[in-house]
Parts: sequence; C-alpha cells; structure tokens
Amino acid sequence: MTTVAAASPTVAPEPEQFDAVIVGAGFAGLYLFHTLRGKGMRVRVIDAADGVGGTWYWNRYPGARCDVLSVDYSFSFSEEIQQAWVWTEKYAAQPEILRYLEFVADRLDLRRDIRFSTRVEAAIYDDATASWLVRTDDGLTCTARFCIMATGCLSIPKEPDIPGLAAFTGPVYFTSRWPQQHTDFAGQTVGLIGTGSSGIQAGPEIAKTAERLLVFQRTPSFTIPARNIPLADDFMNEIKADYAARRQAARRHPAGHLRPITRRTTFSYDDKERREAFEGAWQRGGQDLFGVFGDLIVDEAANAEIARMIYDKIDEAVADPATAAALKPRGAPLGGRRICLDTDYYAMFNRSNVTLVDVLADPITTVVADGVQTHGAHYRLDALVLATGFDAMTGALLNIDIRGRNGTPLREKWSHGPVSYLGIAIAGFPNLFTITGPGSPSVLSNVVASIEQHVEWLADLFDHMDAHGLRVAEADADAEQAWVRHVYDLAAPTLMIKANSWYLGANVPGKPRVFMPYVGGLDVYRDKADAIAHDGYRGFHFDAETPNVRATHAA
Ligand code: FAD
Ligand code: N01
Repeated sequence: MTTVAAASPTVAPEPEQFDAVIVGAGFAGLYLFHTLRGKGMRVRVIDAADGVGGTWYWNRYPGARCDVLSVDYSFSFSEEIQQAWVWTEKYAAQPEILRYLEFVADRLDLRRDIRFSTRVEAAIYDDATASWLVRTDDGLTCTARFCIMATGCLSIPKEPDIPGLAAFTGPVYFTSRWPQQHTDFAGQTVGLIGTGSSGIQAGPEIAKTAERLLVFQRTPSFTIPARNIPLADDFMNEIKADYAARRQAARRHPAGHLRPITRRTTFSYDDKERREAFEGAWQRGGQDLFGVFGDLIVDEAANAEIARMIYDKIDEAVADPATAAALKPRGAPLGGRRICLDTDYYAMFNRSNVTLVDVLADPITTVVADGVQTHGAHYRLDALVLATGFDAMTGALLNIDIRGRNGTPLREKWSHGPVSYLGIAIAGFPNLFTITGPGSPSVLSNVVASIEQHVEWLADLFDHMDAHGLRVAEADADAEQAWVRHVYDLAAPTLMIKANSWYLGANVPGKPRVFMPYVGGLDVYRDKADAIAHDGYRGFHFDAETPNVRATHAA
C-alpha cells in the first residue's frame, strides 16, 4: 500500500504591511512617494502601467503635448532637478514629458519600490485595526495606515457609445491608450472620432502621413493656436537663473502658472482696441487670450463677442465656407468646455486628403466591419482613431471598490455625485486621501502645481498627526457639506456650468451632473487649505489610537 501525502492547502500569503499605499505613478504618485519616503515611511506604489508617467505614459498619440509652458508644467520642489533638466520646446511633446518623468524617477531612485502592471481593484477600511486593505488584480493584498489615490483626473478612457465597434476589422486606436510601437498610417484611410483636445492635436499629425483622414465631429471645440516653438538654450538659462522666483509667483497665481491675468473687461475696450487686444493674444498663441479679457467666463455678451472674433479666424483659416461653418462652436459659451490649443488644426481642413464629417448633422448609427455608417452615408476606413475622452475626475476612484467605515462603498456615497472636503478627504473614509480630487482646482489649474500643493499639504498633515500621536484623520461630514456648497457657489455664477462638459460629468451617460473642479483659483484654494491647517486642521477629527487598542485599554 502506498501512502499519499495529504495535499497541503494553499495558504494565501499574509498581506504585506506598509505605512502608506499610493495608487498611481504619474506626477502625483511620484512626488508623493518621494515625499513620504523622505519621512521614513514604508510606502508601496502601485500602477497599472508598466512604467512611470501616468497621463504621459498612456497618451502617446501623435501630436500629444502640454498646453501649459513646459518650464512651468514640471516639478518645482527640487532645485537640482529643475536646474538639470532642459526643455526643448515651449510646449513639450509627450515623449519629452515622459522622458522627464523617467528622469525624475531615476534621479530620486523611485522605480524600485513601484509595483507596475498591477491594477488596484479594491481598498477596504478595517474599523478594528484602522487600516486599509488593498487588493490588486494579481491576487496580492497589502495593508497600510494611509491609502492615497494618485489615480489622476483624466486616466479612465471613455468608450464611445457607438454600436458595432467590435465589428470593425481594422485597427482601433484610443488616443488615451496609444500603443508603444510605431503606428504607420501611410496609404490608409483613417477615421478620427472626437474633436476635443486630443483629437485636435492628433488630427494634423495623422493627416501628414495618412492617405485620407476623415474627421468625425459631433461637437466643435473652441481652439486657439499654440504657436509652439523650440526653446533656445539662452531662454532656458534665463529661466534657470531665477527659477525659484518664477515658481514662487506660479504658486501665488490662480492658474498655478504665469499666464497673463487681468480684471479689464471686454467692453471697457472700444471696438478697435478690443480687436487689437484679441489679435495680439491670438498671434502670441496659447492661453494669453484669457489674460486679455477678464470677464469672458462670467459675462455672456463678452463671451459671445470673443467667440465671434474666433469665428472670423476660422473663416480666414478654412478655405471651404461650409467646412468653416461646421467648425464654429455653437450652443455653449467659450470656456464652458475646455478650450483646446492646436497646431494647424483649422489649416488641416485645407489639405486635399482631409474631410470634415459633421456627425451632428448626420449622426453615426453604427460602426461596421469596413468603416462607419451614418444615417446618410457609409465611410470606408482602414483604421479608426478614438479621441472620445475620459470618465473624468471620479472615474478612476469609482473604478476601485473603495469601502470606508462600516463597509460603506464610495460608489454608494457618491451615487448622486462626488462630495469631498477640499478634494482631498472624504467623510466616512478615514486616512484615505485623493490627490487633485473633485472639489479641488486640479484641471482648472496647472495640474502639476495643484499636485505639489496637495502633496505638501498632506505631508504637513502627517507631520501634525505624528507630532500629536494621532493615528487616524477623517473629514467631518459638516465640513465636507460646507465645502461642496462653496465649490458649487463659486461655479454657479460662471458660464462654465452652461455647457455639457466633462467638468460636469455630462460626457458619460448616467453620470450625476455636478460641477467638479474648484473655480476659485489655486492661490485662493491654497490660502484656504493653509488656514484650515493653521486652525489645527479644522473640519477634521482625529483618533489617537486604533479602535481595537482602545478596546483593550478599556477592558
Ligand atoms: P495621471 O498622470 O493620470 O496618473 C494616474 C496613474 O494612476 C495612471 O498611471 C494610472 O495607470 C494609475 N491608476 C489609476 N487607477 C489605477 C488603479 N485602479 N490601479 C493601478 N493604477 C491605477 N494638465 C495640465 O495642467 N497641463 C497640460 O498641459 C495637460 N496636458 C494633458 C494632456 C493630455 C493628453 C491629458 C490626457 C491630460 C493633460 N493634463 C494636463 C492633465 C494631466 O492628467 C495632469 O497634468 C497630470 O499629468 C496628472 O497627473 P496624476 O499623477 O495626477 O495622474
Ligand atoms: O476628450 P474630450 P479629450 N460620437 O472629452 C467626442 C485634457 N487634454 O481626450 O462633445 C461622436 O474633450 C466628443 O464629442 P461630444 C484636457 O483637459 C489636454 O479630447 O460628446 N463623437 C468630443 O469631441 C481635455 O479637456 C490636452 O459631442 C464622440 C470628443 O469625443 C481632456 O484631457 C490634450 C462620441 C471627446 O473630447 C479631455 O480631452 C489632450 C460619439 N459617440 C487632452 N463620444 C492638451 O492639449 C465622444 N465623442 C494639454
């Protein structure tokens, strides 16, 4: 008789323990990790990507670049890094920004503690131990006192609700999940769906190599020429000579970068002056236009006046009058949806290989095996590019099964829209923090400047907790409600709430319509956050010990 050893039961590995788990290794995750590790904390960073970079890892589409000057769209916390790095363009392209973030990760030796190619599926708060249990898609778990979501405002692609996509036999490229391998459109007829910032950047580049480009436009966007240029060494040297002062000024600026700003109103100029001011800003390109007319976003007549001047620019740039007419944004104020910066977008429509397909006039009904079908026409395509946007601001957070006190799901708490204190903390979710969460300036500012503010503010909070022997911080429900009201009150008088934008969640069917970013400016927000800290973190309550330890003491 042979004896068979009893099969040993598979024992799940004990969760690894950390002081903090950070989800995301973009600008936010990297700086946060560096900061917390510098405090001697044991930190695990997790990212679904197989490298650092976040936005700049995923969005590799041709033409992708920033719309804040490169010299400002970068970390300010390290003089060494800002002196060492050389930006080569006014608005850096995606490969350069990704190289920069890789450089930062290497300089600060961050990569070795980041778990790549791993998706966080759940984060569950355990009341008994006052810690977070984080579960990933590879079956691993870890626990941590703090769980910090650096998951990005624009990191979850929105699949377009067009029937039949799966039937298309050619390649389908999402701008926000662009492949790492070189894509070659030579000899192909390419369909581009989506004319927000991504589509407007990608189109002109694709048009240069594709045999034909069909741009399927549903809602036309306002776009302003970026007028990107290479940066001379002298310019970089000048910036570096006084970088600290430039950064300090950016920190005190509502937008978090040094774009011009004015209180002067549109109709305080006479017609000629207004035209000249507009023309100057248009020729300089970039975000200067917002700095010339201070009432664009609050005064409908001013807004319409500037929109008309942009229509004239479209008429000048686009040879075919019907195409020019279709490209003119209508039905929503300038700035109600994110204004795009472009390189040769309107001029692209003068190329013989580019056609605008107005799918507002003739809607897409389905994607078929060899192309796109509208009510009135069939468009044969070899490849499809989807620049259809993101489930912005809440998408990445609600993608994770986050459960707070008593197992309450965040998905339940936010079922009518996101509520948060400062966009950083959520009542009922102790020691969970969000970087650039809904209710913070985030996407209405230079996001890197907002990220730095959040990270530094949180680092101070953690110091405060350590100094006072506090283990758990949680936002008060009252303070949270008051903050949500404040965010709404600031947005209500602006024209920004008058458009169906992703700021309001309007691009995702069924998403609650709530204006999510803080319009009050990064400078005001910073002052408010600092005042809250100064008042002993007003609006937070703290626990000194874990509940089970308290129970033991009580017994
Ligand atoms: P992200 O860079 O989005 O990083 C979040 C990371 O979290 C991602 O790598 C993602 O993989 C990871 N992640 C999310 N969920 C999970 C999960 N469940 N498990 C594991 N990992 C997860 N802002 C500006 O201010 N100026 C600009 O010029 C500008 N240009 C932009 C251009 C494009 C094409 C896009 C899409 C956005 C742009 N933005 C710009 C906004 C940009 O998102 C921010 O500036 C900034 O890069 C955000 O950094 P982040 O670290 O907060 O988030
Ligand atoms: O996404 P979007 P994005 N059929 O939501 C269309 C940042 N960013 O990726 O509006 C047809 O703006 C949709 O049409 P409609 C920046 O913050 C910055 O371009 O729904 N069309 C729209 O045209 C930006 O705001 C840069 O009618 C469909 C487009 O897809 C944010 O990221 C560059 C459709 C989506 O536009 C998002 O920009 C890139 C359908 N079924 C991104 N579904 C910089 O320059 C969607 N669309 C710094």
